[in-house]
Amino acid sequence: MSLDFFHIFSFAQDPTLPPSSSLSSSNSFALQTGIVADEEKMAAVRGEIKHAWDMYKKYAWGEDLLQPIAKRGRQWMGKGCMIIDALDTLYISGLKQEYEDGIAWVENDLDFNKFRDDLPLFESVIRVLGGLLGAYALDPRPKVLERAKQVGDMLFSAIQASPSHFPHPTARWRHHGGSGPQIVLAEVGTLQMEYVYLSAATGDMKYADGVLRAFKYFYGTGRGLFGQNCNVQSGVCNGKLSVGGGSDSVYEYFAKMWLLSGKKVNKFHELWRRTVKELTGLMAKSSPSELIYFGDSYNGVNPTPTWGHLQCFIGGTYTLMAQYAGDDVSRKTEFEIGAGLGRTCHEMYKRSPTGLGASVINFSPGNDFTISSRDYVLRPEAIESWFYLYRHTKDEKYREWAWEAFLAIKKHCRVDGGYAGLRDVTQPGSYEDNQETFVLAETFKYLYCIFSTEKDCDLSKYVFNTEAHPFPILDPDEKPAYRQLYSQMR
Ligand code: DMJ
Repeated sequence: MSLDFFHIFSFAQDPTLPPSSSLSSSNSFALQTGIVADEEKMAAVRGEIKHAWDMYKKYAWGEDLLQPIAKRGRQWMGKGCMIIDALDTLYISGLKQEYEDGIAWVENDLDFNKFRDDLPLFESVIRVLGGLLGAYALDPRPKVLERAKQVGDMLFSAIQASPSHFPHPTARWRHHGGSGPQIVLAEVGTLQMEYVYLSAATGDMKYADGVLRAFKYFYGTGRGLFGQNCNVQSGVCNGKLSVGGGSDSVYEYFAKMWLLSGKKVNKFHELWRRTVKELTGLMAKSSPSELIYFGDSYNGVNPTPTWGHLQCFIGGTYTLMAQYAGDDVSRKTEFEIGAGLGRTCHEMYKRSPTGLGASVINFSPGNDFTISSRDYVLRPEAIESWFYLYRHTKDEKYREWAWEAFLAIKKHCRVDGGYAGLRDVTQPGSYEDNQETFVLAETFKYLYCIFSTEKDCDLSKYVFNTEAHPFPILDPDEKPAYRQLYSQMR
């Protein structure tokens, strides 16, 4: 760590944190090396990636989504979201021709004028901007970066048009503006990795400056959990505290922005440390199986007895970050929370008749949990958390859990026309006629990566955004040009 860097940006080291130089990656919760690939399972997952892709290509090429039962495309944002979101998965899994077909479409046919004017900021940033940047990170083709910049500029209008440090939830890009007076917390805090990387790749710092204003505000509050409903005019958030949908990925980005900065911008780490501290008030344990979870709360204590599939990502974030906690005891405790949450999510799958985890469960004393929302729309979060747990432990049980989930997904969600979610995990055949783009971007990517070696999905070089797109670590000590990226966090 060069003192020079802290000096330039006045990043005072938080006295409650270990000095960056002592952040050991050699403790027992660090990333493991020497992982052996399970080629057979990688090939099996690759085969299903190919099926989902081939059916999209056959029935919906150039459309945003695939309806695998009706065997037709469906529009959402504009054109080709499936292609863009899938590119880096095709690349990582070695589907070369499919990847080249996707790249050719992006280079020659992607036309953002066909996108609607009212673009949802969060979804477009994580999937479209994130998808293009993830592909560019692995295979730097100038035209792909050009496309990323194009859509980045369109969406940035929702940030620039805002009267506060929070963006509008909707980009009205044809009007160079944004709309919507209220925005949820996750939408405010899940743009930072994408736009900071766009700044690094283009050299234009306006993107990083624009998105880090929100993080600077969060940092300045001194808190670590924030209400889910944020007001664009006043720049203040109120409402429930949660790690579920609507809030979730802001906390993921506190942690991952620190990793993206090469662990150099300690204000990001401090945000995550505060989150961890305040989350203890939301933590609860089931009986009889002692499954841990975080409920929702309005006052930071007395959490609701609820948990959902979306929340399962946070076990992965705890696992990634545990090794950097201040002392041995907290490292162990935080790792155990990550592992405990991974186990809770596994039980959601294990106790379901189809082997697929329902979207929401309710805990009740003496009975662990019952299902309260029955759908499984091919979400990735449980597999994502097992991927991080495996990479940090090499404990084969996480690969086994992922394999069981893969078999259940294949058995119950594979249809002739691609992959369909289930409306009810207790009812085989209750198909939801939609192949979401995150099936290819995330669910199959994490399945592939858990069976691969650390070289294929390299967590020492990349940080995955919330849609599983890999961005290279942008360490300001390694490249002086990166120093400007984080200037808003001064
Ligand atoms: C994905 O688009 C992202 O993971 C997002 O953060 C949450 N929802 C979906 C997957 O479930």
